[in-house]
Amino acid sequence: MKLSMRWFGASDPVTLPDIAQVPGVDGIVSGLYDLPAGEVWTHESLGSVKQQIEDGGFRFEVIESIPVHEQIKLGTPERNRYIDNYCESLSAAGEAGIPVVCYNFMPIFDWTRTNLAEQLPDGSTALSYRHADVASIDPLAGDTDLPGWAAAYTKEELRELFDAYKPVDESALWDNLAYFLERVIPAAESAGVKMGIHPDDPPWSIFGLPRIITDKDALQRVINLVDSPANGLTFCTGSLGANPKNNLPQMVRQFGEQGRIHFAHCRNIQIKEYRTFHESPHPQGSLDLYGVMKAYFEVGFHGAMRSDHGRMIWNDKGLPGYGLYDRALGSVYLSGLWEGIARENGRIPTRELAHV
Ligand code: DNO
Repeated sequence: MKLSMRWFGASDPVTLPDIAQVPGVDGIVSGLYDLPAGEVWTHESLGSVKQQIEDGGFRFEVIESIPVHEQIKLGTPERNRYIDNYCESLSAAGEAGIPVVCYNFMPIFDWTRTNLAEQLPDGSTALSYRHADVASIDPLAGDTDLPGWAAAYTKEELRELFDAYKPVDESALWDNLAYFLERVIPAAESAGVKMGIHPDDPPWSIFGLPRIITDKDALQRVINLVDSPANGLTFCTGSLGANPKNNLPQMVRQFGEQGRIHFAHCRNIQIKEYRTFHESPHPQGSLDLYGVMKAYFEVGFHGAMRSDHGRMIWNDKGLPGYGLYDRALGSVYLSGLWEGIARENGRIPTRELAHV
């Protein structure tokens, strides 16, 4: 397991020297966050981020994410141009020596929360989701705030996208994912890059849009779409765990044994009621992170893992979910669990990567 943290580049209030003080973190997960979806990522632009990461003493472990253009998810004729661009970006990632690329296949919205700063009893704040509130938000109204997404599209763009998705049901979205993977996985193979699909967050339909990457059967179906080691998963406990029917340790075993988990997001959530949860400290919540880490250990997981989101504590600064302090606590909790499990199994973990 290679402990990593996400860094949003030079504009991130959390700096690489900050991350360097988090024990055990050797890897950085990053990307080109100023480019619109669909653009080609060049070796030069990736090389510059990579250089900053390496100058900070880290390895660039994972690109999170190269966004998939909506035309690809919609399955329109224009998708071919964007798929070609995607393949070029994968080849640039390979050329830059970045081994894993994360992506998602969620229509229009990526992760969705209804409150970006819910006050918890201990005085911290956390991202939270209440399905009843989603029903009262009309993303097309423009006057209602959709936390995290309000500024991502103009009202007109959103309306066009919602219209375009009308004929796209779950089955069409699966077809469009298959079409995409059949073309990009061979490109990933030749680039020496592994792809990891991120599950839908939350793992159910929102605003009437289809969401398909929601449970064990869906993840297995993705893997079966194109049988290649380059076609794998970003296993996100917080996303999948929002549905209590998802048995996370069992899923880690199933997909880890197939060698298809290429990247791990490990965070906790507190489920309050049906489809209502807030993000919680890593050691406290509804999810069995010990069981998850044990499963990772048992399947011999060697990929990058990050503590994923944290609460905002101690007047921290950062993008929503991405302050320094709680993610650092989470990282130390995860590496502590890992060390305990390794020692119980007669192994003293060595760091798999020294600072470069
Ligand atoms: C949220 C992240 C997601 C993730 C994408 C991957 O914090 O986990 O935005 O990066 O879904 O494509």
